[in-house]
Amino acid sequence: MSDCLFCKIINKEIPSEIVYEDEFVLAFKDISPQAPAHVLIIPKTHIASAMELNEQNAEIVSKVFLAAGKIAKQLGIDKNGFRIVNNCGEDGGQTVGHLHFHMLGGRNLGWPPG
Ligand code: DGP
Repeated sequence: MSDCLFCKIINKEIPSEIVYEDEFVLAFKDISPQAPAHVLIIPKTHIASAMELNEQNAEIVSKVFLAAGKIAKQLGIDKNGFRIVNNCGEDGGQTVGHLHFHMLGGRNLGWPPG
């Protein structure tokens, strides 16, 4: 989508600190990190939110989690663990209308989240 911020990051029209890329997903450092490791993992196809997932496109979620395992090893957070979060819609705190998964690690995150 031409006016989507994350599509522009995928197309390299907007710079980002890319940590992982494959045919299906892109992962880059969050501009406002909430943990020592804070990466956004996004599908390369434009999907507005988790509510837009369906039988045809839902396989992308497994691609995201497969990438997460590789990224965890790359960032050295595989041993102590990490959290993957999806914010969906206004009440969920979603501010960018392109499906994305926050991957946070590098400190004890606590539970429940604030
Ligand atoms: P959410 O609130 O779940 O929609 O998260 C959106 C995240 O995207 C937020 O943590 C900040 C991040 N973000 C917003 N704009 C940019 C950007 O231009 N570059 C990068 N790297 N991250 C961004």
